[in-house]
Amino acid sequence: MSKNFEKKIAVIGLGYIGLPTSIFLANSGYEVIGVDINEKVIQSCKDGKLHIVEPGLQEYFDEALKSKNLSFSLNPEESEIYIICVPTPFKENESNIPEPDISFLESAVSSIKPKLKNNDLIIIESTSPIGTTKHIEKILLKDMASKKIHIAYCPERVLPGNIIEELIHNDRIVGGIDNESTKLAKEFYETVVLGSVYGTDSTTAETSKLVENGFRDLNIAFANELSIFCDTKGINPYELIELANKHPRVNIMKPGIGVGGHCIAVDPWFLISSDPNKTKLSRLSREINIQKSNWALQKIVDNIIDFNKPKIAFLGLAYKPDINDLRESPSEYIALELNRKYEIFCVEPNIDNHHNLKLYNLDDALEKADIVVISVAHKEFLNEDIKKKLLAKRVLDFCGII
Ligand code: SAJ
Repeated sequence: MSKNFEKKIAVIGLGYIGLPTSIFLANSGYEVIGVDINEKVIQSCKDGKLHIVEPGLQEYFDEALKSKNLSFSLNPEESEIYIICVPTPFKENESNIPEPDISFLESAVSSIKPKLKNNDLIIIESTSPIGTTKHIEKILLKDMASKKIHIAYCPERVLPGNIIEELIHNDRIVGGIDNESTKLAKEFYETVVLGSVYGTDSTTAETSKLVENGFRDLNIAFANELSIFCDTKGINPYELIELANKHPRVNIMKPGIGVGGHCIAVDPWFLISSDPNKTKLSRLSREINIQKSNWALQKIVDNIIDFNKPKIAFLGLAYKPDINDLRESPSEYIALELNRKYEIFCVEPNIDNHHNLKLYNLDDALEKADIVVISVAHKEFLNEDIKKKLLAKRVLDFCGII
């Protein structure tokens, strides 16, 4: 695609969100520079190779590189719009409520500060604790009072596994530090997305992201608690949920081996740490979802007690089906725990190797194992041949696929 827009965009942070966003904006006609502090990431981007697995993204990337709208650098260059997509992890503390760590965000802002000109627009997309955009404003305005800089928060809302589609079609929420910032950020997103763009203040925009993922965590907690309850009563939870969901106003989510990923397993803590007394239900949901992984681990241990030297095939390490993302993955946690004591044959078709676990191909793992744990419903595990092979084994299915 040729260049449609005069403004140049710098995207800071080329991870699961920043890289697809850079590609999307370049394919929409903007001149984009993707910036990351990691030399390996910059080199692989320059070589046209993705360092994340996402369906359809490689072809979309090839298109962007062909357009010549997209370049990469270790350092930001002067631009008119800066979009910040760096991670905001959490840190443990004494109160047992993890707290958000915004140091990557602060250093990303420091790295663009020398490049800023009058009327530039900074957009923060990283999931952030409430009040972060105002905090960034203070840092920037400290010795830049002579320049007018616009700042807005616009949470990314894309689902890993369906990123391109959602970048194009999702509605967006933008909240500026003032009305002008909101207006400019809204106008910018309206040039590229097909969904609606809603303007608000920065605090409401920050909170919207946290409650979206909090809502999902809470609903998954209901399903996870229900699955444990069903186990004690001898009820099949998947059948129960399917039947209950026939009610026109009931939509129970799927129980699993726990909740992973960098969003739903993390964002509720941002909300909880900001006011523990007013977020008790969110905290309980987090605890139930964490507990579900420990329950699953115990269930596996109880099921191998009668083997002298049990051999366990463990299918899936990613945090959800058909991606290579292991962040906060409950499956990886359980596999690592089992690996301390037992012989375990891990199968993860979406990664080539793991720093701590030996990976096997599916046939070899099934051949060797006494017991098979289905931890993630990757598409490679869903065919009839595999199901037939599983008939001869003891199987613990935490995904409801057999
Ligand atoms: N899960 C269940 N049962 C379900 C659905 C999910 O146990 O019924 C588990 C998954 O296995 C996984 C975890 O929850 O371990 C999270 O998976 P997910 O697909 O629900 O969500 P994420 O973390 O990949 O992406 C979420 C999305 N948020 C919402 O749907 C509200 C996405 O739109 C956000 O952009 C993303 O978080 C983010 O970056 O915040």
